[in-house]
Amino acid sequence: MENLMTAKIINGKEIAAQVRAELKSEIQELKEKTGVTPGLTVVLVGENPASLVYVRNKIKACEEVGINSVQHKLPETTTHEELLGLIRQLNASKEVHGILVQLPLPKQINEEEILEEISPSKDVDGFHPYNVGRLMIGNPVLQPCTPYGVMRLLESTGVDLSGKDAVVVGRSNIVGKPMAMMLLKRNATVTVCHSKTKDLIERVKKADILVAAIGRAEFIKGEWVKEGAVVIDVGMNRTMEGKLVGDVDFEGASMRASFITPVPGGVGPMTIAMLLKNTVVAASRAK
Ligand code: NAP
Ligand code: L37
Repeated sequence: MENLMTAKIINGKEIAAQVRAELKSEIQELKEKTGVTPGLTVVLVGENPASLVYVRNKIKACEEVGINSVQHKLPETTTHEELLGLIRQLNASKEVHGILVQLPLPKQINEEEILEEISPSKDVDGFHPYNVGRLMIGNPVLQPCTPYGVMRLLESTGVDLSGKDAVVVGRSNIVGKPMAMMLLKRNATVTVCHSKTKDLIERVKKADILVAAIGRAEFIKGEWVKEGAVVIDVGMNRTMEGKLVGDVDFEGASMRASFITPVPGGVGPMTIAMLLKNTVVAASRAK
């Protein structure tokens, strides 16, 4: 008889609220001591429906904690030069401590070049090669929000990562790769899987810590999850019925994992909370 366990649910919504509460008092203190109010500018190009929701949530969260937020909504037809011009203007503004360009960008815009133009000290997404490099050498300043939030969720479980087998499925620059670096820094033994991985199921089955960042609804089956594993589901997929589901079969995985994140209410709210944190870090370091 298999010993089926029921996973504890990692409540991202609640932990994100805790992070925001901590930030709120940090921001008050910063204002009192230095007169500086952290400022975040979010740039949205076009009308990607998911991006519209996320950006709205980000602006709302800024208000709640006392960050000044400005939104630039540019048309789908914005040229590369126009967007570069806006970034240069924001780089030069003393009120702007954080600049976030919401991805994806329309195809006429060279994403890599745009991300490189953002001043590394204002790069609250942590996507500039400078900040990517800092993370790589293990001395990060501004860290990508989603994996940074995942680390906070892992901390909340009390599970010691040192020596554990961590498997990250997905190798994007915004989630999978930085996730691997952060887990490595915590002394996990990290495997990064992707669409060319030969023996994905065998590798997933060995994971003490499993992070799924694939973008395919319920791709990871419950039977692949090791007994007692910690499962973090970064995926955000909308089903044909309009339901939001992760990359992991939540029901099945819950019967084997020790801890698991739900979708929604897991990683998503943490992504936003860590953006606020990065903005406060950037504002505190601003000269
Ligand atoms: P992405 O850039 O599309 O990357 C997906 C990764 O998954 C790629 O590395 C890809 O491999 C891999 N992959 C695709 N199919 C696979 C398969 N059959 N087997 C193994 N690996 C496979 O996506 P992303 O930006 O990292 O996002 C991943 C998911 O997380 C999406 O659902 C996204 O919406 C969600 N997300 C959530 C948050 C949040 O805050 N909750 C934030 C960001 C993203 P290749 O490299 O070989 O193509
Ligand atoms: N920092 N994040 C940053 N920069 C970008 O350029 N694209 C992108 C990015 N991704 C992003 O914003 N992701 C994201 C994903 C989910 C949420 C927020 C941000 C989120 O709030 N998720 C909620 C549900 C939202 C919904 O109902 O659709 C959740 O509970 O998971």
